Amino acid sequence: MQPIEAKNYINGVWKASTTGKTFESRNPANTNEIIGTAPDSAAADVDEAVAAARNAFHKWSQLSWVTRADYLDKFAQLIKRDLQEMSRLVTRECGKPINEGRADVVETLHMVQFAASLGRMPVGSVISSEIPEKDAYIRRKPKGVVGCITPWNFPMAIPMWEICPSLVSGNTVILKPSEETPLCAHHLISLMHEAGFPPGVVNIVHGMGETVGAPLTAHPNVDVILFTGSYNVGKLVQKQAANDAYKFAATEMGGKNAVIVLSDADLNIAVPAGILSAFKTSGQRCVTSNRIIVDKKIVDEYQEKFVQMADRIKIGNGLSEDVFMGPLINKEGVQKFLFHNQKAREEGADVLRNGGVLEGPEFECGNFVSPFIYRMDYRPNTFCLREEAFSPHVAIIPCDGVENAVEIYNDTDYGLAMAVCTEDYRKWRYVRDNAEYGLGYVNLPSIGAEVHLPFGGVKKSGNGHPSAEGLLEAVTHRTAFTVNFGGEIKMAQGLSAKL
Ligand code: UN1
Repeated sequence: MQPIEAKNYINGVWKASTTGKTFESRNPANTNEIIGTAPDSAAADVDEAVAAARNAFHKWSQLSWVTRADYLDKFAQLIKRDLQEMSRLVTRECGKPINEGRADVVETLHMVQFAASLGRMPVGSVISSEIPEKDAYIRRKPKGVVGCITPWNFPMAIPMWEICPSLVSGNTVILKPSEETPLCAHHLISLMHEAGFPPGVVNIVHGMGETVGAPLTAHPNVDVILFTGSYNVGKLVQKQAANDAYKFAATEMGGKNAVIVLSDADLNIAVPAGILSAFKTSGQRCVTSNRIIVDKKIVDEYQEKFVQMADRIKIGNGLSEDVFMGPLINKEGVQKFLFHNQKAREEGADVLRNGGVLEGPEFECGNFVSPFIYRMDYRPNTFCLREEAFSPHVAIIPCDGVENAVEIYNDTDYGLAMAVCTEDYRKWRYVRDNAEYGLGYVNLPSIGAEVHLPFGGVKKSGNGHPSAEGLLEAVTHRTAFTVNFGGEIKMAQGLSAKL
């Protein structure tokens, strides 16, 4: 396949970076395969994109929500047309098996459809005033220019979680996609170009975090930063945004999620729930569970079935329909996996499956690893039970009843996704009310959120401004607007209007 040459897209025009430099994107399943190249941009490109977005803002924000939604509807039709091609591109560029590549594109489509539907939904409210002659409204106004910094693991869906609600509510956008998956982002923006969004409404600047992400975050003409990625980078984004007191940053960060399996759980659900949570996307979802907390009464049986099922996982190039686990994204991802495995051994793991780097002709050109599975008794402050491995690294941790399960679950600085398997409604209610999370599931894996629900976490996982359904709060101001229909001024709170 011919490598794709991505360009920046600024004010409706495709252009090279002012640096003249480009970088390559390679297939993590076969690092000899170059998917394409993208501009290695700099602050000057960001300046240009921000100026274009600022310039386009007034006219775009003056259109009705319905008109803006029409552009999204056109975009949705194009995604349907390209769905198969886009799915393959996701798999080739980030390594996810094709079934997951397709799910990423379907989630993208759902997000665009959801945002388009917002165009005809009520926004804001009419409120009674204390004074009968007054009408009071709460109206939503777009904040202005929104910068989106997005990760590689959902290279199409996550950019759209952030871009689509921003656009339908009247903001203009600059996307800085992950440097691991520039071609997926390029395809999306090409479709938006084809859908006919006016120049400057949506822009893309490719490049690295330090040279594009940082100047975008620091730019005085950017009103909102939407970030999805690691905690360490999210913290930098928050600090940078705080320099301009008006700028708002929504940060979606990591997770150290868990599946809790209580003594009465149906193992026909709890075992696959654990497998899907730990190993889908090779453990590289922010909602991946690195921990399966299992009641001691059933832990031996659970462990046996879990390991048996894990042994059936087919690893390989995700373009084959029967592959369950593709490669890790890059060499750093592999190093992180090996580091966490080593820490677990040092911290006393009883290793059940000693996952590591896969060798042999089928695997030699890719970042392939096999699952690392261990059993470990809970001790507070254990690194491998508290820190995100972002890889197929999973601990089975025995617990003693539901209260102990929640205590173990909460012993991490993160709080993103939690799943509990039980047939007892009192127990799942206890977990629902006492565990710290943003996404909760019963008798399901900890993965698989849908776009019309808010997506986000608590603690080190996020600052309470979820994306997807929850994003509107982050990209709009709620303004109070009061109109007097009387022939004189009457004040609220009994305040006199007399001189
Ligand atoms: C992520 O984990 O990085 O809930 C995003 C899910 C997907 C999105 C995950 N809908 O698994």
